Amino acid sequence: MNLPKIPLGEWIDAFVEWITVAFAGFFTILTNSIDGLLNIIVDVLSAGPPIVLIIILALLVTYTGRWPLGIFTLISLLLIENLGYWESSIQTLAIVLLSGILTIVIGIPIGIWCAQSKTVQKIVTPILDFMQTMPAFVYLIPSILFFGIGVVPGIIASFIFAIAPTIRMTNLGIQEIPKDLIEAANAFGSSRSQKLFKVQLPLATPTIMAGVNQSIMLALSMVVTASLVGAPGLGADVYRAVSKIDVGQGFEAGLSIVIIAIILDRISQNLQKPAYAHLVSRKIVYSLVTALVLITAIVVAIQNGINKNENATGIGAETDYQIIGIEPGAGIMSQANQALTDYQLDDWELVEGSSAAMTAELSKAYNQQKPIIVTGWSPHWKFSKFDLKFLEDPNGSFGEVEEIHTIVRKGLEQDLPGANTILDQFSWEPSDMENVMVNINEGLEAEKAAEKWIEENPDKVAKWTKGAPSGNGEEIKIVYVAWDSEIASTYVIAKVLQQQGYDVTLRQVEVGPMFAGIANASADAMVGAWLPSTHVEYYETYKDDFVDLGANLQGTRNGLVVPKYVEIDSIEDLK
Ligand code: PBE
Repeated sequence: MNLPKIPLGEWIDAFVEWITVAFAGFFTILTNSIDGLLNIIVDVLSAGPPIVLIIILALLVTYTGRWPLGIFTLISLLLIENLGYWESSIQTLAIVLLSGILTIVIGIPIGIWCAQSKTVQKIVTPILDFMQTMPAFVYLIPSILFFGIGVVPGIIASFIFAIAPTIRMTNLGIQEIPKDLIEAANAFGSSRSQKLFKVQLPLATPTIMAGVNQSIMLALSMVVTASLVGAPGLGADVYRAVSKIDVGQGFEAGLSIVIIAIILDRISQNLQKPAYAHLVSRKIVYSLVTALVLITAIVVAIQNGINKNENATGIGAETDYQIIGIEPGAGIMSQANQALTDYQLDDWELVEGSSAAMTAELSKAYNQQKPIIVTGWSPHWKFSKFDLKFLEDPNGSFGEVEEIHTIVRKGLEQDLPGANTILDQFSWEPSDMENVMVNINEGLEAEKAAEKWIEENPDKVAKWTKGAPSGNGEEIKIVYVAWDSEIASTYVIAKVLQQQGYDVTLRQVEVGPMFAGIANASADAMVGAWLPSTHVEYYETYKDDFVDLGANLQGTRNGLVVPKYVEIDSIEDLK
């Protein structure tokens, strides 16, 4: 049986591409509205000094969930503030609140509709099953294409992932209402809407709230995933910690997430039946909270209106003062942060995400000829695909021209002398690397692109393998980060080693783990250490525990990159 592969992936690609183009206007409106709403929530939450919000939240939790929980809230929020995660927590809280609001606004009506029509229920149920079981990561991919990187694709992906319980429980809650009550309502001649609002919804509220509570918890569980596409907050702190193997930071940020989860869970669980409802009525408390929120929102909006107006033109306004970055642990990200300091670009924000998200964003902006600033490095295929330029860097924040080193674990030379020799002699030119990268970008699988380059460059490969005894199926583990440049070099060297008789395993990891893995000998080699400056932090941390085999490529460059049609030339012009 040799059936051809069904091109499901290609169909989906084509479909998503069509949607991206056909609905571009709609997506822009949606992105701006969600972004706008989120900004309002963040502004309201951070209107006063932290202590004010902490006290309000503690009081609210006390009211809904009794005083011990209130005290817990007070202490744990003070702890978050003390550890320095307050701003991140506000971001996370805002993201979860907005996803929660969207879930309620969209999920409850759908749930009601399901309860009223068997047909709708039959269609919606399998869709919900699908949405809940599809790994949440998958939603991020089209979300980036539709909404760009940043917080919006994260919110949308969280929303899709989280909406199911609200719909299900609303449906269930309404259907569970005893028949005789409905019959009674009918007997009194109530209309459909009277029945819905006066009988069904009030009776179903506890069940519906249980669904909303679950949805909120699911949305919160998405924050780390969402940070992969640039959503800020505690999720990004966790991701950054993983990327740098910073155990302490990871724990602190993780703990903050737990605290927020407990608080949100308790509030949303008890909203319906507050613990102290007998002391102060629900109506009074909730009206008070609503009024407070509204007044703050109005005051903040007026203030923002006053502060704006000026300098609404220029590259900053056009790009929303955002520089599109990559994985938080990448060396170029520390350099970019350094640049923000060196050039005093206080208004600017470096968006964290991934290399893939960055190139997706660049392609999108380029196709629409919109201004964009990204963290960029060469060699990279983007320079052959687009007309780009590096911004001048008179302060040298991004270091000088660099080289890429091959680094192996201690003892590799004794254990696998042949492989060690090949890795040691591995060396090529930026143009070679770019050639492989371009092929991969044009759709060739990384492995095929590597094979192709090897076939076309037998002389170079012969120099690498010269004098190296062949392997005998010994295993060798190579680690790399999914930067386009490292994908190219890693696949090429892996293929060469394989052709020389080694059993090569490739592991894609984050930056920190790449260095740590070699240092603790859980991996054998890597070919992506950018030195002397990009990876200096990691190099210094681990240098006593690995062997540096020297450069495999010379002439790399890091910096801020813009399309040529953008009219600035230097990082200084961003001021
Ligand atoms: N890069 C590509 C990496 C090294 C290779 C420049 C994105 C970094 O900044 O860590």
